[in-house]
Amino acid sequence: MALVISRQDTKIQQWKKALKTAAPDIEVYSCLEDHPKEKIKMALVWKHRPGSLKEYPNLECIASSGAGVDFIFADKEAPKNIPITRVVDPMLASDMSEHVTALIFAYLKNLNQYKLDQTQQVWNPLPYARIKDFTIGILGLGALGALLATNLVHIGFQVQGWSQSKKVLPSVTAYTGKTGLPGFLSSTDILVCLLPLTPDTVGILNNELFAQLPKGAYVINVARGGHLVDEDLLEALKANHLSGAALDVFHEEPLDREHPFWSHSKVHISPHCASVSDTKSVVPQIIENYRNLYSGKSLKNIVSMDRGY
Ligand code: NDP
Ligand code: OXD
Repeated sequence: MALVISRQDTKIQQWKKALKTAAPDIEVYSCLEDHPKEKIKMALVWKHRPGSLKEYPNLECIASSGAGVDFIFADKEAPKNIPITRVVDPMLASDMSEHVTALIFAYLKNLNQYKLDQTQQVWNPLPYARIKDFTIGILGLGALGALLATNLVHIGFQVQGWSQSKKVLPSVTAYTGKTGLPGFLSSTDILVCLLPLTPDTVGILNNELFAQLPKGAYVINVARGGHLVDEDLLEALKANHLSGAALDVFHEEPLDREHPFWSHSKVHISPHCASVSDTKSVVPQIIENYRNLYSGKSLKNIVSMDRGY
């Protein structure tokens, strides 16, 4: 029995070292080295080469090394009848919360505008907003959204959230399902998307949704590029219906050099870095699941095949 790490970035050795250090007894391979394919029971994946997982005839689990699993569902050749697990990790959640909070304060205090002004040597003090001025609405109150909501409440923001099933979080106004969406949107000044990318949520950040936000609303997408209809965002910004957007995720990553977002004065871009799985923090749950697989116990953090997250 063995584990293969399958990804196309430069982090394979880092993950292999972390796994070997924490569990020297586990046979761990990189997908780039020669490895016994029939021995592989678990694939630890992050944007693996589509089609590559069918090379493992005895695969019993596909483990995402991130929170999202959309790239696994998008691989039409990945085995369909085995569990998919994902990362649920306090550090991933607190990193996301810190990143989004930084974006919110940069917006409140015009920091992005001042950075632009600096490049032109423009001295132009602007009126700034305060914590009490804005309601933050979070699409998705899961592992990441719930901690963000709680932390923003502690800071003093009015916070509301939207999810599939009803959530109870202290001082967070909770909205649920399709019928709850209009009420949620109409009272949201800063919208944060922390939904998983599924057939139900693809393209959800579109003209129809933006039109339901108050004029001047700000949009933060830290979930997946596929949630956003890029043209609709550009249109809503041009019409001054939205005052700006902060985007960490894109349809194509890295973002195409010709994409209009790069040079848009109202769009703040970061390179899919809001919250990155920390190997030290995440490896224990991967090892636990590997051992559970070995001993026939149930796995942690299994993704629902029906819901797609
Ligand atoms: P979870 O699965 O824990 O939470 C998802 C939330 O979205 C849940 O509250 C769920 O509702 C809600 N939801 C899902 N579908 C719908 C729907 N159709 N209508 C209403 N609500 C819905 O995910 P995480 O919080 O762990 O992560 C969220 C996403 O963040 C990941 O899938 C990933 O794409 C992204 N991410 C981005 C990172 C970055 O660096 N930019 C880093 C990490 C993650 P319910 O609770 O009722 O099921
Ligand atoms: C994740 C991510 O899903 O990094 O964990 O986007």
